[in-house]
Amino acid sequence: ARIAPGAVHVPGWLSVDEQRELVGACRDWARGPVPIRHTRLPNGGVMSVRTVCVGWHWQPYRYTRTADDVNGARVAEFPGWLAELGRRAVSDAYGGGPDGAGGPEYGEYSEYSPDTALVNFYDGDAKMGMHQDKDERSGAPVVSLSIGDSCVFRFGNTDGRGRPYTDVELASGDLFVFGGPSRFAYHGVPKVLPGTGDPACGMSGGRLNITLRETGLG
Ligand code: MD5
Ligand code: FE
Repeated sequence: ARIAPGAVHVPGWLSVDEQRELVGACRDWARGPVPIRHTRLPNGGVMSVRTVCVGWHWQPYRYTRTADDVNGARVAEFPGWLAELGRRAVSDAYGGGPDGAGGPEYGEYSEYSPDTALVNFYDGDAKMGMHQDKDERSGAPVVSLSIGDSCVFRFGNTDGRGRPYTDVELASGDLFVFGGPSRFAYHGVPKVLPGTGDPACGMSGGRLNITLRETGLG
């Protein structure tokens, strides 16, 4: 369903098998070369989600090749199959059906070439406050994949953290694509709904979110 121009939610997009494979890949990345960790913010705060990055390492508020804020290692290489999954996601969200945006209105999805993935793990208490994703030097869409427990996802506006916003429940297997005018909207995750995930998807608790992005960096 189209939540706003360029913001398309596709429930149940990933099969159970695809979800299990993605969880397996994320478990490998979580071990290293840069271990998953709670990101420290420059203001002294610590994020409640745990994050591991692929391709480029995000540290607030920039991308680097090496994780200078963790162990100095170079992050895992961004795999070709993940870029291919991203192209299929953008194509399915924007290309098809009465619920999609109805065409490549926000860039040719055949040219979508994400080069970084941020993998966020939410335990039962983790949240993400309202923010914009603006550290990328590209207006290409962000692809978001959710696995495990459902959450309340808050989709806001480009003017500020406050209302108006739309709350959407994201469940295991859901795809969300944010492009065009929605690319720089404020958004957050006010809560996870513990016990809602199906263990067959590979998560025994908590929520996993994988976002694919183009950094715009060479
Ligand atoms: C999550 N992650 O569920 C979300 C999914 C993050 C983050 O917010 O920064 O790691 S990505 C949601 C997103 C990305 C870009 C634009 C918009 C939403 N949006 O315009 O609403 O862990
Ligand atoms: Fe974000």
